[in-house]
Amino acid sequence: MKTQVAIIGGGPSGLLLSQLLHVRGITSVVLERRTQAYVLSRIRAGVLEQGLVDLMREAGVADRMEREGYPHTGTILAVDGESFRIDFTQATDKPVMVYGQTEVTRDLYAAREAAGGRIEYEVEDVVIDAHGPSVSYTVGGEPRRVECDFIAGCDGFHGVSRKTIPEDVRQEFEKVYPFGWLGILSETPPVNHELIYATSEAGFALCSMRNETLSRYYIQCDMSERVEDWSDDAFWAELKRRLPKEHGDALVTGPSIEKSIAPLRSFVCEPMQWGKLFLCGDAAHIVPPTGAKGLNTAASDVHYLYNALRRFYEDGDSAGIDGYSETALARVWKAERFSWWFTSLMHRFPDQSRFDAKMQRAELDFLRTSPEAQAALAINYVGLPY
Ligand code: FAS
Ligand code: PHB
Repeated sequence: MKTQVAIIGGGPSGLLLSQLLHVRGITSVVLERRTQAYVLSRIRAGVLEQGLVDLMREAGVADRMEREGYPHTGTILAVDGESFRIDFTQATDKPVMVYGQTEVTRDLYAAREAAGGRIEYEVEDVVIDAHGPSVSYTVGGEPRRVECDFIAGCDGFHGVSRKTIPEDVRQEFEKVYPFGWLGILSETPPVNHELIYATSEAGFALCSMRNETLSRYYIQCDMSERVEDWSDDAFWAELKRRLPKEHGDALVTGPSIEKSIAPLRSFVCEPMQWGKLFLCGDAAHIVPPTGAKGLNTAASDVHYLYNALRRFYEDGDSAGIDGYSETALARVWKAERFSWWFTSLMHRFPDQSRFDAKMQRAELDFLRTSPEAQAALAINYVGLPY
C-alpha cells in the first residue's frame, strides 16, 4: 500500500491528524492495534481547550460537539471544606468545552468512515522504518506494508513509535507520583454545573461530568489499592468526605457504570521526531490528569504536525517539518509544568512534611485571594496559545 502519511494509532491524535489531512487532500492510513469498539470503550478526558475545539471545526467534525458540549467559563476550587471560583473570563476570553474524549473519538471515526478513510484494525507486529520510510505489520497473521512519505507515531504511551527512536538519540524525563486516581462514571446528575477540584486532609477529589445525566468523579488513592477494594458505597462515602458540606449534601449517588484506577506520571521524550517519524500525543508525553492537559497537548502536537505537512505538500516548505519537535516541545513543557504544579498543589503526598503541607495551604490561600494568581491558573487551564 502507498500513502503520503502512515499514522500509527487510532486514538484521538491519529484520527484527528488523519481527518485534518483528508480535508486538505493529503492521503493517510491509520493503523490501530485494537477494534474501534475497544478504543471507544476507554473512558478518559472530559475537558477540551479552545484550540482543540477549533481543530475539530477545521476538521469538519464539530457539529455534535457544538450541540451537545458544554462551554465552561470557570471552575471551583475547594480547600478544607471552603470553596472559591476561578473565573476564566477575568483573564481570558476562552472557555473550555466539556465534551468527553470518547465522543471526540466517536465523531472522528464517523468522519473518517464517511470519507472512506483507510483504517486498519487489530494490526500487530508493527515495525517502523523511519528512513525508508515504511511501516510493516500483520493483520490476522497476514503480512502487510505501507510505503509513505512520513510516519506519525500516535500510538500512545505503550506504543512502538517512541521506542523506534534509538536509545542513544532519545532522552526521557519522568516523574512518577506516589498515588493514583480512582475514577467512576455514574448515570447521575452532576453535583455542580462546573467542575470542582477539592483538596483536604483526606486527599484530592474531582467532580466532573459528561452531560446532565452522566457524572465523572475521581478520588486520589494509594497505588497499592485495587478497583475491587472499592465498593460504590465506599467510593461515594469517601468522595462526600472530601467535598465541602454543601456539595457533599447535594451529591446524587448511583451505581458506577465504569470504575478504574489510573496511575499518575509526568513524562516527556525528546526529540519528538527522528528521520521521517513524528511523535504525537501520549506517544511522546504524559501528564497527570489534574490540569486536563493530556488530550489537549496531543491536540497541539497534531496542530503543529498537520500544518507542517500541509506547508510541505502545498508550498514545498519543509521548515515546519524540520522544526516540529522543537516547536511542539516548547508547548509540551509548559503543559507539563502546569500539570505538575496543579497536581503538587492539590494532592496529599504520603511522605510530605508538616512544612510541605503548610506551603500547600499558603499557596492555596494566595490563590484564593490574588486575582493575578487566579489569572495565571486560568490562562494555563483554558490552554496557552498554539
Ligand atoms: P491514546 O493512548 O489515546 O491512543 C493511542 C492508540 O494507539 C490506542 O488506540 C492504541 O490502541 C493504539 N496503539 C497502541 N500501540 C499500538 C501499536 N503498536 N500499533 C497500532 N496501534 C497501537 N487526559 C485528560 O486530559 N484528562 C483525563 O481525565 C485523562 N484521563 C486519562 C485516563 C487514563 C486511564 C489514561 C490512560 C489517559 C488519560 N488521559 C486524560 C490522557 C488521555 O486522554 C490521552 O492524553 C489521550 O488519550 C491521548 O491520545 P493519543 O495520543 O491518541 O493516545
Ligand atoms: C474528566 O472529566 O474526566 C476530567 C476533567 C478534568 C480533569 C481531569 C479529568 O482535570
